[in-house]
Amino acid sequence: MLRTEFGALLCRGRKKRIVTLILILIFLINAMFYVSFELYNTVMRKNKKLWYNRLKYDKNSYVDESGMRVIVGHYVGGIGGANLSEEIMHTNNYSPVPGAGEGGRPVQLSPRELITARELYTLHSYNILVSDRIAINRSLPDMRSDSCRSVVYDTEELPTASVIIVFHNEAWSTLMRTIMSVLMRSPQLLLKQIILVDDASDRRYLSEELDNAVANLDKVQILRSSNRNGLVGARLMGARVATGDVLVFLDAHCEVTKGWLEPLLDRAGNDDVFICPHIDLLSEDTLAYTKSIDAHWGAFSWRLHFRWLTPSGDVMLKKIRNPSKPYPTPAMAGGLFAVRKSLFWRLGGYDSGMLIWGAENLELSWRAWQCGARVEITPCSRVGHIFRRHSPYKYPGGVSKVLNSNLARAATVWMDEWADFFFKFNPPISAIRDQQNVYDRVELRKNLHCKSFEWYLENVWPQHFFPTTKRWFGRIKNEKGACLGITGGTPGLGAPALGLQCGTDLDLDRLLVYTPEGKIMADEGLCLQQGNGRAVWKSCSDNKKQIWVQDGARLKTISGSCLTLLISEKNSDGIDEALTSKRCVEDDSQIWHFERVPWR
Ligand code: LR7
Ligand code: MN
Repeated sequence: MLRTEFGALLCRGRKKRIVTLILILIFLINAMFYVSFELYNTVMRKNKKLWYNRLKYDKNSYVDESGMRVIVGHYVGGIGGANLSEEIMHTNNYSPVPGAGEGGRPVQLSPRELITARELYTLHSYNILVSDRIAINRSLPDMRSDSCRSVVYDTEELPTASVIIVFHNEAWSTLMRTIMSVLMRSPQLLLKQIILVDDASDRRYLSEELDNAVANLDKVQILRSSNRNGLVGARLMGARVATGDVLVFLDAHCEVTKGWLEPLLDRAGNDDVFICPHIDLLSEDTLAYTKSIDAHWGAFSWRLHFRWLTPSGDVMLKKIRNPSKPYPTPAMAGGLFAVRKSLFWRLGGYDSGMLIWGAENLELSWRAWQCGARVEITPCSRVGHIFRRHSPYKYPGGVSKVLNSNLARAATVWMDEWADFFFKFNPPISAIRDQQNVYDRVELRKNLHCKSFEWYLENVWPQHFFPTTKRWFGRIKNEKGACLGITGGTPGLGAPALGLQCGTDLDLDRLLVYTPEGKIMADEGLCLQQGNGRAVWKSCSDNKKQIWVQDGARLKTISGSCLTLLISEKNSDGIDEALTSKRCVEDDSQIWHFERVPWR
């Protein structure tokens, strides 16, 4: 039956047959196009890394998985990118969605919104779409530990606070949320004022619109600078008009939590101390409030980059015994701290020669410690801060010029012989050393009878990894040719140690400190440690596996095995080959030469 019908169709004349053939052809061509288009799309999707994967916390971020050691990436200036229209740049798009971000919860966007959010990232280096969706008075949980909650403060006895928030082109919603969180969570009696300092912002929404918003708020005032002073100049401007007993500085993208102010004022009122809150994380993507690890304090690398590190064993022990007590830190992050106004000025305020951003936190920390005050962190005051990967704003004169001259100033005034170490290995900064007029700051140091940098290292940060007169400094080179060292950038924790090209005398990544107790220390506070079958770079600690005793030309572990470069047949110099400790034998792969390099 079917057969006869088909036969009939075929026989219905030539014209019809041609039309049918053409139709089939068109269908086939279409189908082919469709299939290849889908195929192309699938391949492209696979190849294209989703942009927001980049934004997840990676090894440069604040909390690392091991909870042991934390690195905050150093700024290298704005990311540039998308050209945003004037209208987008200058408009405040705050429109809260009920419930969004309440309780510090993350705000998730649809894939389509994420694309818009990415384009807007260049504005602030955080997710402005999310920020604009969260109410400026959102709720946050009480982030304090039980032991902190049980501390009782006599509010009547505490000094009053002037909160100083400086900003340059900050987002309206983020800035307002900072202000609102302070107003909502500070005891009336203790909050004297909030001083906003606008560091020459040019975004339109930060002028009249901000004035109007602030006019409705009790205790909040705005100072405007017509010149871009940088954060030091702006903070000084705020500090000059402050009327409270204690100055409390905050960045313009923070949110304070319940009970944040009392522990700061309590400590600042009672001692010569710059007291910092425990800084938690506000996600740059979702603005989720996340607790950051407890065990950290601030310090810095050989290149003077600020770093969060694990505190010394005795500080950790005291922390465990008394979890609500403030503990010392060699350096502060810089943005969030409280200090008695009188002490702030007695110790010289800030170095007003420091431009835009950077190094003022180290300068202030060294000055505090060396001149008889202290720097501490109180675990009971918890403040969230948006950590950004890039600086969103312009650095007039160029990023490196600004950063380098700030670093040069800080090092010249406070670091003594270690300034020579810093300059020796950073030629571009050394080149501008003499251009810094730091006469006033050196005078200040003299007048305040401040202690030496050596005293600071020995007493405030005895676990430091800088060279000293008692420590050997130089290159450790295997008989086969490869050198010990760390690999460029921010070295990963627990990265296997490898034999490396030896580099020049100026190559900090191949230079090591060898301590009298046998630790081999690299920049970033990394120590060579015997791991499971491999030697690795780990954060320096009391671990006995970090001890390498020199025995002639050998480096021996506590258990007596020898540091060995594992050389394969074809790779005779050992470059890129792994290291481990093995039974000592007669072999060049266990012979190490110590090539001293003067460190200053
Ligand atoms: O020219 C400028 N004018 C300003 O008013 C440049 C910046 N600013 C403002 C800016 O709007 C912000 O409110 O100054 C504040 C700090 O600038 P950020 O947020 O770009 O700095 P940061 O948080 O990336 O960097 C940390 O180190 C800086 C070194 O100069 C400052 O000390 C910051 O205050 C400091 N922030 C913190 O300590 C928060 C914790 C993060 C860490 C680590
Ligand atoms: Mn900041």
